[in-house]
Amino acid sequence: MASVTEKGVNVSDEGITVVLGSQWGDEGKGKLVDILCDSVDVCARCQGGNNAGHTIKVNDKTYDFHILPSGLVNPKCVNLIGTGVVVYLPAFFSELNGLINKGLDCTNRIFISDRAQLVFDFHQRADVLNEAELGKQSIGTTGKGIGPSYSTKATRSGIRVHHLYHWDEFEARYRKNVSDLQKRYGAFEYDVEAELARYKDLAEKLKPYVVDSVVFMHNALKQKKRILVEGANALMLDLDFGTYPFVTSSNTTIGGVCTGLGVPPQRIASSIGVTKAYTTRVGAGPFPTEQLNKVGEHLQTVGREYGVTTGRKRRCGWLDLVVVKYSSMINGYTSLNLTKLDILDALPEVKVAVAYVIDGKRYETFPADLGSLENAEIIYETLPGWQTSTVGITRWEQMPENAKKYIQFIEDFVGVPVGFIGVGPGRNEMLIKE
Ligand code: 2SA
Ligand code: GDP
Ligand code: MG
Repeated sequence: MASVTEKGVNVSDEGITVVLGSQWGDEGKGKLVDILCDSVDVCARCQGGNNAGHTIKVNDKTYDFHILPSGLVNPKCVNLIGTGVVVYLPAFFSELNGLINKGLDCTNRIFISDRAQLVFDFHQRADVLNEAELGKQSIGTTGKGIGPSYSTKATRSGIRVHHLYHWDEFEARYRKNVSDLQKRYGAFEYDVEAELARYKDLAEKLKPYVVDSVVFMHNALKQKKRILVEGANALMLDLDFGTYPFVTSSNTTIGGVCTGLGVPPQRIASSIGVTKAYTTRVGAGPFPTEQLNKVGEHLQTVGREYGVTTGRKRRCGWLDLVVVKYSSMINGYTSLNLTKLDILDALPEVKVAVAYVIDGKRYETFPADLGSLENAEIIYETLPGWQTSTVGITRWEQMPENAKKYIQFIEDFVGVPVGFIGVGPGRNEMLIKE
């Protein structure tokens, strides 16, 4: 379990600490991961791909992570891209070079599972063509080929990292994938020979980073290394428990940690749910507390809510505690990190959704059938705002009384303590509550 020391936060060596998004993503997971990585030996990604966008602000430098784990910012932390991740190799190298150019020494600090699936340009092509085909029903994907890549994994025609080192099999699988997709989407232009030549080079370049991640994680656990898992995307985008079909294609929930890294569940010691003090969503799909009004505009502008990967404007609304409670039922949070509290500072009142009424029945948990949400009445609790700045507050006693009440309301409703409170984007702008 992560505990607070005089120096900051201490991550336990008694098991794995997991950081997960509890809403629709972009809660500020990267920032918490960065803070915790100060006392972590290994930071691992278990799912998703370069659809993720985690921003970390350290003094005057900003780092945007997509495929690489955010633990790379901390020079002592070794990083792993696990088996459950889908990896677009050109992005892996360009992101790594970007970090090195910003002055980070990444030597011997980033490894990739030999069982991880690869994302290719043909997956990205299929992603875009599929979205176009869906028209008004499109998901609003990032276009990074995530869905098509997890699809080929599930149909057993995917290509994994180890295939790069058995060229005949790699080539046969590659050609078959392209021809299958061209049958499905029409004969789109694709230079297979040039791509194969490109991957021959990439395979050589990748060699020093490839590991058997099962052995890697097992040894790290045996040696009592402090291990942090950085979740990407978030619970409501989970393939099984999210707002299906408006979801991503991986398990973004706690189960994805075990399947994506090959670690036993009893080795997970704590699960921290990162929860934005309001709600945002990027892409299509239901969003019960969305505010298509001045409040939504305020949150979007003050919160600078733009996608880190695509630059899209994020949709904004009030905090939905039905979502956070549902998410806690699945992920078993041991604590919450409430983020971006400072974005609510100017508001005279703040609202939180506490139930939905559907066909006259009150629900405190999220329904499976999205159609049932269309006529749902959203029940809000209105709390007084604090209308004073919380930016940079580091002690609970300094927190405005109404902000304290807001936080306590969340703790009581979800039944999980708030351990960390984000009051600004910077590394130091985090109140650690004991
Ligand atoms: P995909 O590309 O197949 O995973 O898209 C499926 C849905 O998942 C959503 N999704 C995300 N939602 C929030 N943040 C994400 N990362 C970026 C960020 C997003 C961006 O940090 O800002 O830059 O637009 C992310 N990645 C996927 C996506 O919007 C679809 O609803
Ligand atoms: P992630 O995908 O969950 O890692 O979140 P993103 O990085 O996509 O989006 C969160 C954004 O909010 C980033 O720009 C962060 O720098 C910023 N941020 C994180 N925590 C806070 C906070 O407490 N206050 C403010 N103002 N910004 C924050
Ligand atoms: Mg993000």
